[in-house]
Amino acid sequence: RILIIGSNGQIGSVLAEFLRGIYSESNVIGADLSKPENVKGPFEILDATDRQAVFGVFKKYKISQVYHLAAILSAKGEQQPLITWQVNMQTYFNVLEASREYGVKKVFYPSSIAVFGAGIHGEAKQSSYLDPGTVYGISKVAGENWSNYYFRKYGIDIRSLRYPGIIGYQSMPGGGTTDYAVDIYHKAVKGEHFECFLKPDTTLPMIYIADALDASVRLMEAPADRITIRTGYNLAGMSFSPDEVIRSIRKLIPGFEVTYLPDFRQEIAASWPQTVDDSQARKDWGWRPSYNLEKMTKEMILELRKKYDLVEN
Ligand code: VAH
Repeated sequence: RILIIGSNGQIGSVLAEFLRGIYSESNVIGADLSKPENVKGPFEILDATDRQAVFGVFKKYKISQVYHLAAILSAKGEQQPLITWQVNMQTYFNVLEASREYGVKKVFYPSSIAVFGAGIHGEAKQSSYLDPGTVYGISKVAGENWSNYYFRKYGIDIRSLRYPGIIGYQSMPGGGTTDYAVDIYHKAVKGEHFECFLKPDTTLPMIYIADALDASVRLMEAPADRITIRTGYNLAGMSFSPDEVIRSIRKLIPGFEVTYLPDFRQEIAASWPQTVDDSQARKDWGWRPSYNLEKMTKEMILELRKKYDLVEN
């Protein structure tokens, strides 16, 4: 059975649905601080910073895989540095220790392009120097190293992806720096004006939710002997700037209005690489993205029009 810690989150909520489709509802257990109304399948109300509570959930179910998707993201994390460190690390330690105690076979740890810092200009390599500028990024570098440690010391098969900014229509993001790229589609579809908190030429690595889900399951299903990276695999879908995504939206929604009001998140974004070299993931377990900006924009607008019930019948 698969446990998803943080199953209410931007990724967790969509991943839970995706995994239920593959492994059936009864085999996927959601866990988060509150129970959503329409949840399908088993769900546990869980504060993952509480070690005993985490152990209790692992004891209750026969868990074979855990996806640890609980964390405070980059922008929100900068408002409360030490709480962010505490939450991001304590939750993961609880998952690692419970996995060790209850013989969990595989653990998925989401890392991020936030592990890279201002020292990289242009493309981040798999082996690029990590000098994260945010507490979130520091916690992700630490989490990658703890993953590698528990793999080597206890043999737990932990696998990790350095996610770029994830864009999807199914869930609202919370507290990320790349989240402008989700909000922009909602505003465009609703015919509203968009205020962008990044400068127009701030290029960031991004990935469409369908590709992120495909990469996650493909990594977790790969034979263990194919995995050569036990910190975090670089993963790339596409890279674009606010100006580029706005141009792609305007092809379908011509009158879309935007003003740029860069705030503190500009500094975070500027410290991240513009592109990511994911050739190791391609080589080891056959990663290939299937969405580019144009294809993503078409799908985002189509799906959000359905969501807001704006489709011309
Ligand atoms: C954030 N969406 O902005 C997350 C992610 C790569 C960015 O870590 O913090």
